[in-house]
Amino acid sequence: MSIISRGFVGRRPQVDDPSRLPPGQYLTAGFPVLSAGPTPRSRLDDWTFQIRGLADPARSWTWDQFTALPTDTVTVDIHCVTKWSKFDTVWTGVSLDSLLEGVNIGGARFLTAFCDGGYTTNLPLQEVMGGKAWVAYQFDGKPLEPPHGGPARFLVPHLYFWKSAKWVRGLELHAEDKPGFWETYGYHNHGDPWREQRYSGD
Ligand SMILES: Nc1nc2c(c(=O)[nH]1)N[C@H]1C(S)=C(S)[C@@H](COP(=O)(O)O)O[C@H]1N2
Ligand SMILES: [Mo]
Repeated sequence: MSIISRGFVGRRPQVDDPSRLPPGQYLTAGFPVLSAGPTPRSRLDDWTFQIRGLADPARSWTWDQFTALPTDTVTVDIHCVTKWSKFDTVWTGVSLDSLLEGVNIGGARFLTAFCDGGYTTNLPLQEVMGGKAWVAYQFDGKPLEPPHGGPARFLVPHLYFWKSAKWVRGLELHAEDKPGFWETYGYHNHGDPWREQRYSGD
């Protein structure tokens, strides 16, 4: 075996359980950074997390209030539309169920996650309730690093990772669905990796 092919094989970890890898994906051991713009730096004493739009009452937490909320630590597989997957990533954060507790969502059926830097992504509310989504601020037990979305990012591991908005600052609830940043530029509106919903029309 040549050095080149040995090196190539060495970069791609073995998939012990193929049923965990969605179609068209490969496993990576690293943690690539994918950002559409520069990494915003926000000061924690200016940081808030808001729930607004069709939310009654609207909610807003400071960093200290937010990090005092009950957390979950979850171990999940993540899948990027550019075809890398990473298994067993460990995140700590607040579930959307906790954040929406006590909020009357009225006629809202959709949300837009909004972020420092202007990125947005859209999701049906039913896709983030029932233990399926978190606002995570630790990775592997340590504060989430800014390139990966620190201080806090959305985590929606059952959909392609562009739905997991980095530097998230809140959720806006809507009656109608509004495509977010990548959804406007040709990515699939829903983004289920198991159905290979990569681009609009898939
Ligand atoms: N705010 C913001 N969130 C974002 C992005 C971005 O450009 N800006 N990129 C998305 C995409 S396409 C992916 S694959 C993941 C990448 O997360 P990572 O850099 O931690 O791997 O973040 C998603 N969240
Ligand atoms: Mo991505």
